[in-house]
Amino acid sequence: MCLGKCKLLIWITLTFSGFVGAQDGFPFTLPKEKPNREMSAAMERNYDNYPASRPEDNELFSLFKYSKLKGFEYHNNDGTVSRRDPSKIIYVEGKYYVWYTYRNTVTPPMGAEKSNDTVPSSDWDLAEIWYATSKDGFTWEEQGPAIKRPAKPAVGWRSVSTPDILVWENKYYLYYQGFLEASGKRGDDCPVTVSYASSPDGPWVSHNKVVVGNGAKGDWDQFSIHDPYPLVYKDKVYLYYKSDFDGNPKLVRMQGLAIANHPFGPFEKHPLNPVLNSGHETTLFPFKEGIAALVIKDGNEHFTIQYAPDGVNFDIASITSVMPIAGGPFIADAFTNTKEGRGITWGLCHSLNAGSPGKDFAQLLRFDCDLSLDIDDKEMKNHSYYNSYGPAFFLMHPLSNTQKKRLQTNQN
Ligand code: AAL
Repeated sequence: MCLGKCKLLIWITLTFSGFVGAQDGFPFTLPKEKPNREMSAAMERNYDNYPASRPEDNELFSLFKYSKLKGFEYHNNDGTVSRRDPSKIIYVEGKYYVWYTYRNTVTPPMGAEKSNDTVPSSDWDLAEIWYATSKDGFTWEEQGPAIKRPAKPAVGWRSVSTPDILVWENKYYLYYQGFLEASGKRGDDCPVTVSYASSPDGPWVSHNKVVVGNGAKGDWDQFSIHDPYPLVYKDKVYLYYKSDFDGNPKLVRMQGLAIANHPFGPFEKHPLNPVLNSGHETTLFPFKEGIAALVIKDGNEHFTIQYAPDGVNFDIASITSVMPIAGGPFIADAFTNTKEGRGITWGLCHSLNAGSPGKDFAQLLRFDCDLSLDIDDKEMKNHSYYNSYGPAFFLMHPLSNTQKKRLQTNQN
């Protein structure tokens, strides 16, 4: 009798003291589904937080591959011409269309102090919005300006940049940043405006109003509304955007959402903004019943691909690397108000530091990936590029002199 009670007492103590009852070792073949066993927090997370137990089976995990584009020249890389921040890509009557920030200035960017009416402060100062078409997404034919800078004091008189496209009831809408002073005077400050056309080839008519305005004084988005990125979702225009804020010790970059019933607005900013706590330029796409996001280079959750089943509350779906900067994907269902988003496989992005120091400019590249329910490209599901990095890659990131001094002090 006592032995039975003793065993029960020991079992109760061990079980409720956190000690795991005896169980077989975790299985050699990784279970696809969550196994019915006591697991560590990491293993619970591996099954609860991600769409699949391993990257190879995760529809929202992908590596990214890059290709040079034909059809764009850059003044022998002297920094006076730059192309960057490409829009989403649309396909109209057998051609792909893309819009982007085009800068063609007498000098490379010289900073706010040295800037003037012809000398740009930044890579996107004194810019226009140009566009190009393509049959295959690799060779492009530059068509020229879509949106030029309007006369002062209209919104965008200093620079128009970072466009994105919306197709709504057979009309085309280009949203873009409209600078009212050189970027960098106070900060990278601007609101967002829009122009519209009946054809992707224009002519574009300016709405000549701010449609997504800066936030209230003291709000996170009081100074900058960047990277306007419209999708059609739940019968409305869901316009995602980025803002730069704080600034101590570095700018914080997060992303917000503004929603409207019509392309001209009024846009209501979501009360839960910011809706993404990391990232930089906005790149999102309809996926299943929700919205997925490429969350790149800034913040706690940088280099992740995230998913919001409601388009608002995002969670990490995968962690990846070498993500496209300012990705503008081709999204077949960007404007179809779909509830079954199929995902993306390619788009354009930009690469910074394309010129030598002091001759800085950005150039457009193509990226390919497998974030699509319609393909299964196993090469895109390798875990990372690390095996391809030789010593030269790692040695591109040396200790600074300050760090060397700290090490010498500590070691003496
Ligand atoms: C880009 C975008 C916005 C910023 C600048 C040009 O990467 O975030 O467009 O204003 O940098």
